[in-house]
Amino acid sequence: MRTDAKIYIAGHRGMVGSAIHRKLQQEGFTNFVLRTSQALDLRNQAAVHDFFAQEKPTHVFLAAAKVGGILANNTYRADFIYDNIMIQSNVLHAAWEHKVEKLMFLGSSCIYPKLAPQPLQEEALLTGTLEPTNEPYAIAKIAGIKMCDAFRAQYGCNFISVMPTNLYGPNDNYDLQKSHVLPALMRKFIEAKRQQLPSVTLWGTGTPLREFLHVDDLADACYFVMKHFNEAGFLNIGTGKDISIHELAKLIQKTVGYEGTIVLDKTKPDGTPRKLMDVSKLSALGWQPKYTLEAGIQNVYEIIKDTNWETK
Ligand code: GFB
Repeated sequence: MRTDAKIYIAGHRGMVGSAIHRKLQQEGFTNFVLRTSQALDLRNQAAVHDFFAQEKPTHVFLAAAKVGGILANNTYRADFIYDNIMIQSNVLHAAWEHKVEKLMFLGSSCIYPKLAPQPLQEEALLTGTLEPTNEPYAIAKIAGIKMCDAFRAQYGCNFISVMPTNLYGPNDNYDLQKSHVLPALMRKFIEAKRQQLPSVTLWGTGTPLREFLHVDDLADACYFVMKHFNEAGFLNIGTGKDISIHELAKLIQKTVGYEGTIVLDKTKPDGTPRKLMDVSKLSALGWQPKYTLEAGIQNVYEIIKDTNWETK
């Protein structure tokens, strides 16, 4: 990718797209073509084709998606499958038709079977049944990987895919009903400390294990992979380390300096018991994350500690 490449970042205002935008700017890229979702509804096929015909980007990062935590995935099941399949189908098809040189599709670790052997190797895709709470989202993301591969096989398109683990960082979603666990717990502990509440409630049993990657590390990995990977299939992106939800809560509690107790709401789902990425393929290419989980949580805490979510 030359620094004058015309780059379309789909989803540039989201947590992932904005991190990729920051990273590319740091690397000297200046020729971006960007559209908000208000300006361009990626579910609209004609609008997407008109956009590609007009702008003719040479490189695309497909980071636009309908995303959310376990409850949002489970509640808005139709939206998660429909929006994601429409967005990725339209963008991939238009990228082929308008001769994009290279495209990166971003998925998620939820593509793996619920009970796949851990750590999750890329080869485990489609070897078993999915976790029910996010099956619609996972099916959409699996379709995205397979579309990239099909366009590569039939038309020679250089479309690549990466599957990040659970992410967090600047521009995350703090809506308690829709967010992922890490931003939800950051907000819950910050507000509990501020309001001197006696306890903070975790959903589920606290025993599920999750891996967390700072989104600036993800963006660094995406840039690295865009330069070095040109194959079918996909690469996992993660840290290779996981932690229980209860231990995560204690880490956030310590960072925030909250002195109350932690209680469990076991009526809420746990989701998949463990989701640890095998990152040996990416490591072998020469990429490593920079943030420890402690440093990443501290970084986010500094950014959000004075936020008043009630007034947002
Ligand atoms: O991050 P999360 O919503 O999604 O939840 P998944 C992870 C774990 O944290 C679950 C627990 O066991 C939750 O029950 N948890 C505890 C909480 N307290 C909370 C809380 O206050 N809020 C939330 N959200 N969780 C998502 C998928 O799965 O991961 C998506 O649904 C996607 O499709 C994403 O793959 C990365 O890790 O379970």
